Amino acid sequence: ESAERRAKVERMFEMMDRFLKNDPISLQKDILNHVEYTVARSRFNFDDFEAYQGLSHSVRDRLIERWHDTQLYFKRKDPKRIYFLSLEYLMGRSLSNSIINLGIRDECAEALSQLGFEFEVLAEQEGDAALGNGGLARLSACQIDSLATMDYPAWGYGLRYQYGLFRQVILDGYQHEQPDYWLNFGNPWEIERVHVTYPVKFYGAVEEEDFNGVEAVAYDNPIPGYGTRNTITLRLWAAKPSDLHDMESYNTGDYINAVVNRQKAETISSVLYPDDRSYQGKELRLKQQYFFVSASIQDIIRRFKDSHDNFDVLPEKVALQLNDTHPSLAIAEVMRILVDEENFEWNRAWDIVCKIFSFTTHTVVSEGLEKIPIDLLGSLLPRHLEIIYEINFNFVEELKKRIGLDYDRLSRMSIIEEGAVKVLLKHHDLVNCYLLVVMVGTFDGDAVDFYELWPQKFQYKTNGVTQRRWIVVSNPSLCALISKWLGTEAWIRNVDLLTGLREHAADTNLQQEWKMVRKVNKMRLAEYIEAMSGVKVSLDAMFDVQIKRIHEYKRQLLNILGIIHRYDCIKNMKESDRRKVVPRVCILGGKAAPGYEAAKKIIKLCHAVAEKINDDSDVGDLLKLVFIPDYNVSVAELVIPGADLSQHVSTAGLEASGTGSMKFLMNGCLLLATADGSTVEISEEIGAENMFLFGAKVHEVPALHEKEPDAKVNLQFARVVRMVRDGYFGFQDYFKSLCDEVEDNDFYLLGSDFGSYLEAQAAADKAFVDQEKWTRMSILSTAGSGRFSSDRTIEEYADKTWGIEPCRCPF
Ligand code: PLP
Ligand code: GFP
Repeated sequence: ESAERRAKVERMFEMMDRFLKNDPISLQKDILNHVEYTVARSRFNFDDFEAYQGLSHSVRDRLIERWHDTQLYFKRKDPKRIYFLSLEYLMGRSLSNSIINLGIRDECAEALSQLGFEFEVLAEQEGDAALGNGGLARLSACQIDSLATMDYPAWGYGLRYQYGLFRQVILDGYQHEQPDYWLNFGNPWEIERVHVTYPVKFYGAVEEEDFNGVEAVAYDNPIPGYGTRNTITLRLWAAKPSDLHDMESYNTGDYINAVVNRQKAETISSVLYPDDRSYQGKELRLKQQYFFVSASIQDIIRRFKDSHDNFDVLPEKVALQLNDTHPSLAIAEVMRILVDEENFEWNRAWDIVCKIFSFTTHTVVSEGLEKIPIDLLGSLLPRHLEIIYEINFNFVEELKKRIGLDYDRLSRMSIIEEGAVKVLLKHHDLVNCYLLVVMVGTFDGDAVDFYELWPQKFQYKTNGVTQRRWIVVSNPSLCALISKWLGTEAWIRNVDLLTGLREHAADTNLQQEWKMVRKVNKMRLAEYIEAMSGVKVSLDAMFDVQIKRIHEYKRQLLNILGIIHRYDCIKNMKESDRRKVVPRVCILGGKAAPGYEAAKKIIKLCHAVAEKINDDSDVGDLLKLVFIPDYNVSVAELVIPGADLSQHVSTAGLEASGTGSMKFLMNGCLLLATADGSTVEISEEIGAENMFLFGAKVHEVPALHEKEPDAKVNLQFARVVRMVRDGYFGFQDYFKSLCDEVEDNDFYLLGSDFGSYLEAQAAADKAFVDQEKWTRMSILSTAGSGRFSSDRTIEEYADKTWGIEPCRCPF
């Protein structure tokens, strides 16, 4: 770096004057300017949505300033960078999060109120960016927030799907899917980089007219840190036809077809695959993966080459994190570039690849592991297939030296699986075979083989969530209360300070204020429930929530059967006994993958049961059941602060981690849970006595699977299943398969856990009656949630996995 250039940059950093001002008057001027000139509405006549647009553009301007400075600073310092590759991000809304991280929440609110608008109302105008399915995708979003806040030189890469996760609409209790065209009204949070484009080539040497000429165009989303000026980049790629595309057709005069063909290129990034756990054989899915990988790797290598001409230093400057196996073609892609384009000898290239990549595995459910048919890979990416064969050949040779000719194990561990019908590439073995592997939960069968041979390559990391979005943004009154009692806001960056609440947990003043905050949040949730479903709920009832993707292993069915049991008990009680019942509002929400029949039936059952219960005057306020449709990040932000109890009741051994649990915990909601994934660690942190734990432990599960169905029967369970089977809630034929599954096979062990589930529910009722005890437990939950911040997770990654240091923009 020349002294002259350095001096120039320094001078630039001193020009602090150019920053936009953040006082309410300056903000107002900017908002009105954007309304008039960007949104093109008269500043004398604009509505809430247009005010939201004006405000968002004003906030975006402030983000851009910081973002430019951060990028320039990173360029100048040239630290080792972390590139986070994920096919999914569940970002939710950006406005509130941005102004909190920028530290201009109050100024914006005041500016708006002087203009006659209310900040909360405008924030509601924004739609969710739902470019992901569930936990894995929301984790990426939390980690990006922490990477920015902790000043790490990080880039997130992803795909800019035109259609995000489908919208869930409920008609007559059945789920229907509708497209989510989230970009309909524009997206102020992204910056289109028309000049940052890369060609992506499919089909090797073979000429194919449809997709051969695709270009990836970058859309940058600035991600601000909290309490720092650092603002990092989430770069999402969109597919566009390249200018050279199909010149032949133009030249031969087939103009209309040539234009139509061009449009096909855009389909690559048009839609997010809903999580149906069976991507196998889907050509478009493979195209998306490669499109994403190719563009990201070209961009990363271009940036590296801007300041380095020797690839041997790549591992000192670049770390690449694969979020699950979805982007694992990146390994073959980097090999291809090093060997074919940079003329590296194979072993030297492979050595570099092994040093720069690491990957995180998020699932223990084996159908979740992706496999690609070899013929598909061979036709779409022939050179990559050759490279993968070579990687596998070398790997199997090395394996033979370690374990001899144990063919069973060799074939289990081989990257290429030869089945009776198909030959498949096993994504997970491609990444397992050499890279550093991060597990967020227990090991699956496949990884164990690898772990036994290379334990040093495996790391364990507890997931985490960001307290900025999940307390500061979504629960502002709790945020203020915590800061008041801790005497500082420092916990927002240093969440371990929350332990300071422990010493006040028994203080009656804190307890009173804590209860008041919780009540106000419950009120907000109750209003939402009433507006959405017409059901009026009592604020004195315990709000019992289970919101997450609908899946048999997450056992929403256990919850619904438990509700049926509660209903049945109330119905059969004497009037005098009913007075002792603790009133409950049971709240469920979540999407079922469109092709997942059992999950869709569970949603319908929930509605059928709700209809019966909510209309029953014998029951009244003692029990209500509501299903909140279209669960997404914004719904979670509303529901979590209003929950008294939340359920995380997966069959032990099947939830790798779980992060919803952490968000409820931070918000002082008590957990009713099996000992599975994150709930085990949560109980270590806050003490099992502050939760309601139940059910079989992981080590007990195999023996339970061995038992005959009859030997597992719990009488209460048999009774509630019979009620469903006999048509007590209608739709007898439709629910038959659900009943058959839990009675004949019961793979997810609902029957054997039912008894202890009911006991845990009874313990929760008992604790709720003693509000002082409940509030203390609630305070202790928040106080013990520090370990579950994504700041902690990211620090561990930086230190133990990526070897990177913070790089803080100096003003
Ligand atoms: N989906 C959304 C919208 C979320 O906010 C979260 C986490 O809070 C999840 C899914 C994951 O939830 P869980 O870990 O409970 O499955
Ligand atoms: C997956 C796992 C969860 C885990 C998250 C994040 O979530 O147990 O908490 O990844 O690591 F199943 P889904 O994407 O499957 O919801």
